[in-house]
Amino acid sequence: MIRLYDYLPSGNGYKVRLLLTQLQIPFERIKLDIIKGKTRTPEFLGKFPNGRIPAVELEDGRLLFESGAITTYFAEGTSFLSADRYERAQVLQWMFFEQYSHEPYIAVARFFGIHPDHTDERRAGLPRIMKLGYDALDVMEAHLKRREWFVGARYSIADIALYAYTHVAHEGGFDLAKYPAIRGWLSRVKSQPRHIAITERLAFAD
Ligand SMILES: N[C@@H](CCC(=O)N[C@@H](CS)C(=O)NCC(=O)O)C(=O)O
Repeated sequence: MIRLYDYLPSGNGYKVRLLLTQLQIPFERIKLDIIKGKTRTPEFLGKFPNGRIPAVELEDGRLLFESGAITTYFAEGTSFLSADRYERAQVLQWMFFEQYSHEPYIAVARFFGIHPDHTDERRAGLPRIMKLGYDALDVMEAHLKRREWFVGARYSIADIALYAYTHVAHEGGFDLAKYPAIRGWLSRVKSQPRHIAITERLAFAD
């Protein structure tokens, strides 16, 4: 069976467990407490040199890390990733946007919110992080004003990538009140078949 190395509060891990659940692909979930450094053991680093979850071990033993690479792998040939060349590039465009312009701010602010014991030095960077997080939300709002999904006419791994941390952005102190298009899209994502919550226990694992 596919093994997913994961940590329940992680939005990056959630992207993979949400997609696998919606695709009805069974998997074993191996929970690693990142706060206790469980992704930095010699054993884990020997397999995944980046020392981060999510990471997967396929049934034949091949390994993959980075949420975007993993979701692209499993989405191939399904409705979650278009076969059209331009639409595929657009899906990647939004996934790269999420990794460079969204996750480093919205997920990091949430991490500080969940773990308030962070250092003063890190806290000092928070105003900049909040500003850049709101910039990312502005980009999303402008895009979603005119469409239901990030790419084309259907729910894809671009939506999963951006949903993961946007739907919990309030845990980092972001206020979505002035983002009606984002809020409408969040509820469309949530109502997709076989949707699971970020903290939900999984049928296939646990
Ligand atoms: N770009 C990576 C980010 C992965 C990442 O930052 N993982 C965090 C949890 S969200 C982690 O495992 N941190 C543990 C550590 O750095 O030791 C992805 O999208 O998968």
